[in-house]
Amino acid sequence: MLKMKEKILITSALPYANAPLHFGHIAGAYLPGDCYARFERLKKNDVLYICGSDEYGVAITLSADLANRTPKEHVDIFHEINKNLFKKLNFSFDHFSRTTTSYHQKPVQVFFLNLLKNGYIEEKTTKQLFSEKDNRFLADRYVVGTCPKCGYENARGDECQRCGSSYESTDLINPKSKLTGQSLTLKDTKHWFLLLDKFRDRLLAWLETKSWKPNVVNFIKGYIQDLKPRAITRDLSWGIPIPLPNTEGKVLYVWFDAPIGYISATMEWAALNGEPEAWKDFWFDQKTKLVHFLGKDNIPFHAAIFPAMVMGQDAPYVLVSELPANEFYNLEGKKFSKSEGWAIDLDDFFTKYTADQIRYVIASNAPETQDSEFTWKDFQLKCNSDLLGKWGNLVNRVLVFAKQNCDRKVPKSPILEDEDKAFLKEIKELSDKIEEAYANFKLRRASQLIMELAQKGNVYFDQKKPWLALKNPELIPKMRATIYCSLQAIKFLALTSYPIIPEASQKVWKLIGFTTDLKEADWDIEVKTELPFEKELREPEILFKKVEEEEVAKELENLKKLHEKAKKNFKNENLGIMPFKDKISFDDFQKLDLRSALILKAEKIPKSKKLLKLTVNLGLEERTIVSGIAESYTPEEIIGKSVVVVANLEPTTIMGVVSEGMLLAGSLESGIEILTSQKIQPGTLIK
Ligand code: B3M
Ligand code: ZN
Repeated sequence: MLKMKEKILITSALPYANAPLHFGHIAGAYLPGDCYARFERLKKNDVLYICGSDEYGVAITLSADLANRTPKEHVDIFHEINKNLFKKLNFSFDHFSRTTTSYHQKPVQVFFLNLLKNGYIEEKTTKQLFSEKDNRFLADRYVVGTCPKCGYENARGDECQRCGSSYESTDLINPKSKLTGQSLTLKDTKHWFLLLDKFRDRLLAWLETKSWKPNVVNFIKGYIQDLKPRAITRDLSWGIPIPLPNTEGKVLYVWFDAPIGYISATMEWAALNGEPEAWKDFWFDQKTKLVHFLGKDNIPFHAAIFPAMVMGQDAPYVLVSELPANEFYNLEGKKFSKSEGWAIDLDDFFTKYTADQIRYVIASNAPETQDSEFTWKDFQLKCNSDLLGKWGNLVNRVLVFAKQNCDRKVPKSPILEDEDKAFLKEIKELSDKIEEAYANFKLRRASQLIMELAQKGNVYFDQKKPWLALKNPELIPKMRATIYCSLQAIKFLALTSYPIIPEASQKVWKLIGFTTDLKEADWDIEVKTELPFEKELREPEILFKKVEEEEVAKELENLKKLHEKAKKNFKNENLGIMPFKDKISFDDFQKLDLRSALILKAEKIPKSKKLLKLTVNLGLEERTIVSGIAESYTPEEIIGKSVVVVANLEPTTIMGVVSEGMLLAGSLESGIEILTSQKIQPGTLIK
């Protein structure tokens, strides 16, 4: 029976154009998408793989502000950088667009107007944080303040980076502008809300038809139960304008426009191909299989909010069919973080290593069911023992042998023994399993099976000992059968590996005599046909380089250095650094009485976890000071330390003890560190 061609529209989450992507992102939403697209193209399905830069929203304007650029300048830079990285990684997008293209605004506005007309959008006046000084409303990320849940003082406007709770920026205690440190006030402003609760039943019924990963389905069901109206506009000047009169200074929320970016990118692709209506062949055909690749943090928008937006349209857009969501991918045990220097210099990386190497290493350890990580040791191991030791080794030894002993040709009319036939059957079975793994988004499994295939080839070659024929001509027919079957295995290897390591696979495809590109091959045909007799092979060539011990040691060393350097130049606004306070005069400063003080006694205050009662020598007198450092210092270790004290603070009573001053200290991730001095005598004025 002839299989019907499927129409498959594949997307990878649109990366924000505000920072360079790293391998953590690549492992989540991107490499799995590219491998899947390459696989489905080999299966001769009608594939369209779409991606692009996400360029609006507060995440963009804020980082542009901090970098002293206009938002447009900012996104232009990172759009190029990220596009370039995808190129280096050999990505096969059919189109990589951006949300600032001229194709984007109209469909976004049409989406909004349809939802409004159909009763799914409501206008409401709410109170938002306003900066009198800048005469503007500040959206969440522009605000810092005290977390309403845990009291952390430098909490972000949308979620607390200490306790993880999320909230509206208006819930923050003592909200301040992140840019100027000014206090903010509440002011009325008009916004538009998407009435997501109206879609609850439809979404739940639709979800019943999906067989996604159980953790995704369970999570999203709970999420849908809780759906409430959600603001889809912001007081901001960078974004898609609201298509209604009197809305100056307001734009659509970035998560409203971004998923429509998949559609507008398809429109642009169609127009650039000279068939402006061709986008509808994918988006309006209910048989299209729409597959969104994404990181797990993007699930709600792809599995609930965007589908709801689609349900509220008048046009017949398809809903997502498959949602391969991945967990996080770290670097050497910690999150990738450019600002913390926990990163890999990608320019440097690609001068030393290939796209295939990193593609294979990520694929074989993809964060499909749990978080996973890149480590240099693992990189070395996978490159050397898998790519070089199994995959490259099989190709190389067989081709070298064929060159020397079979006229560099596929042996003609070999007589196959039972074990040869069994081997051919086994590699065919393995390739079927690989196919199933790809079709089900299981890259780890596919990688593992590919290496099994390579290893099977190596073991077969070893067991058949074709070299014995060099001394014993009687064994020549047997040798020719071995080489024939080994070449079949190499063909299967190239074909099935192509989605993950396209470059090496393509090379091998040519080495075994094909003149057409592997990407044109038809998986179903190729797994059924054997290499033609006497097909001419090409000169074997080196496919993978060994990753040396010293190289890996050096990479780890570089990582450490980068991290140390970043710690020194640390100025990341996202990690709880408060904006500067208002300027004061020198006279104001002079009013502070800062003194060096020697700690004479220290004891815990009963019933308090945090407080220590200290007796300090201030030169002129001894005083009692209560200090909240008990979680970071024991009484024993603090006695005898010379510290800095604010000596002219009004006394205050804490837990029944009168405290006559304050120790200077700063917060760390893990607690508190007090400022100490080495030589300054107790009582000395600090200025
Ligand atoms: N840019 C979020 C992210 O990069 C967002 C994805 C949009 S997909 C429509 O995590
Ligand atoms: Zn908190």
